[in-house]
Amino acid sequence: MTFDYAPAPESRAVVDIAPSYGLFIDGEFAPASDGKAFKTVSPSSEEALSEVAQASAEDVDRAVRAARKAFEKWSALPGAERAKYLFRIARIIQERSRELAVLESLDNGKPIRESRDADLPLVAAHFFYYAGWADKLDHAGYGPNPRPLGVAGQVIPWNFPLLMLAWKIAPALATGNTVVLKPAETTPLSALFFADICRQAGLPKGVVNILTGDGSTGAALVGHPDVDKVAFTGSTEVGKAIARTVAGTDKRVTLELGGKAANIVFDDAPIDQAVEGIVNGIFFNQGHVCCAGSRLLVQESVQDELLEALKRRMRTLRVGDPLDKNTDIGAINSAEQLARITALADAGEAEGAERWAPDCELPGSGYWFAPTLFTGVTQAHRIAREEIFGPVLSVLTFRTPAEAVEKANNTPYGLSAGIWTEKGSRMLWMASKLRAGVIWSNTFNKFDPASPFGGYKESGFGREGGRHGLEAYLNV
Ligand code: TXE
Repeated sequence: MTFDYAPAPESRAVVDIAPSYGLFIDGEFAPASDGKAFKTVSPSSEEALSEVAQASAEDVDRAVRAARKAFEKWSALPGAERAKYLFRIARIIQERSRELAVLESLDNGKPIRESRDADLPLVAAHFFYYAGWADKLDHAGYGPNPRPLGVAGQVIPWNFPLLMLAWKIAPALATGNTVVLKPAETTPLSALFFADICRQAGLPKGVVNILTGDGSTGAALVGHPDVDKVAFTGSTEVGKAIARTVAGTDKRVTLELGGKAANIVFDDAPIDQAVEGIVNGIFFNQGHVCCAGSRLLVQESVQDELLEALKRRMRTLRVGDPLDKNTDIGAINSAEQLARITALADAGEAEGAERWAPDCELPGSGYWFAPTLFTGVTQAHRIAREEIFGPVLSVLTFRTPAEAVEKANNTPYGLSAGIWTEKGSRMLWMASKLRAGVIWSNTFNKFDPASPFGGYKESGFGREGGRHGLEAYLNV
């Protein structure tokens, strides 16, 4: 289907991307020690946006030493002083939010409407929220004088580059730790712009260090003997490797890994509202969301009505240019991720599930995947068990609440779930039975810096956000 609408492109000119970037160590940008660099590509056009340094083990060591040196003074500052820097960073993020939103959409592929209206406001909100805690740590419920851990080594993924950075850096700095952060190799630019914001805010040198690089840089960082705390968001596979690395050391660790969330719709749910929640749950950010509602569990009696309404809604979704303000689904972040999604969707078909996608025209260059629905899915299918991390929804059915709980929990993951019902007692009963760190009721993908977020089972451990997020960075 082609749409008859006028594109409303956001101006690319609001962001000035340099042809190359160095590593941000001790307040200065510098090339990698061995001169290595790699290109970051826009997934919607396959155009190279810039060249960034590939940090070596020697660079990791230099950054950790800078963070260690900065820790002495930073941790000794009164909380109210640290708060001033965090408030300043939050305000600069707000002032530069248009530029950062365009940058994020270019480097990641997400629609500008999402980077502008979801990512950036939440990024600023996290800095404001944790700035507010910096001078109140004695009142956080940990007893008097909780102490920071030291140097935090933080490794983040590509799905919410700046938001994951905020989740990691804001609580670390508020509690008096210093940071070495490695962004994902496909989305390094917003972290480098954040480095510039740290300079603009006058943050003391070495408090935040940004190392671009691939998994080898991440491995060197989490394995560095002078890193006190490791915080990781990414794949379960790498999370397990990191857990093995830190086992037997005195490092503290939090892991936020994959998910296979169930969005559970009962026959009394308001159907239109549920459809919006399902669409938001799986197609927001191209489904590159650890808590995506990638399994729809629908009560058998409303299956036909719900699926018809869902298909009608899916036909209206616009896939295309991330900088177009009308776009609902942007580009898949990388050729590798597109290949993973394609392989799992093909497996769904090969294993006998029924595949449906609206008739939509995908752009010629770049990485794209149409919003896709699988019906007739059973627990045995790979698409019911494995994280697809793309715009692909697997539909299963149930008859009773007990069956819904059994199916929802039948996964190695346990990050989130959604319950759609008008019955409060049923909602509370379901919430008490579901093994998931976050449960939404009659909504999905709602985030707030004051809410703790994190998983059960193979979705990881530790909590980020809220008062609980402070604990990961404190000795109490
Ligand atoms: O993740 P990786 P990938 C899931 C999702 C996706 C799959 C693979 O299912 O399809 O993982 O994605 C760094 N030591 N999630 O390959 O490799 C890496 O450089 C230390 C869910 O991109 O885990 C990047 O910065 N660090 C997830 C970060 O880890 C290492 C978000 C994540 O990359 C490393 C992303 C190592 N040995 C993917 N190897 C979520 N929970 O939201 C790689 N890295």
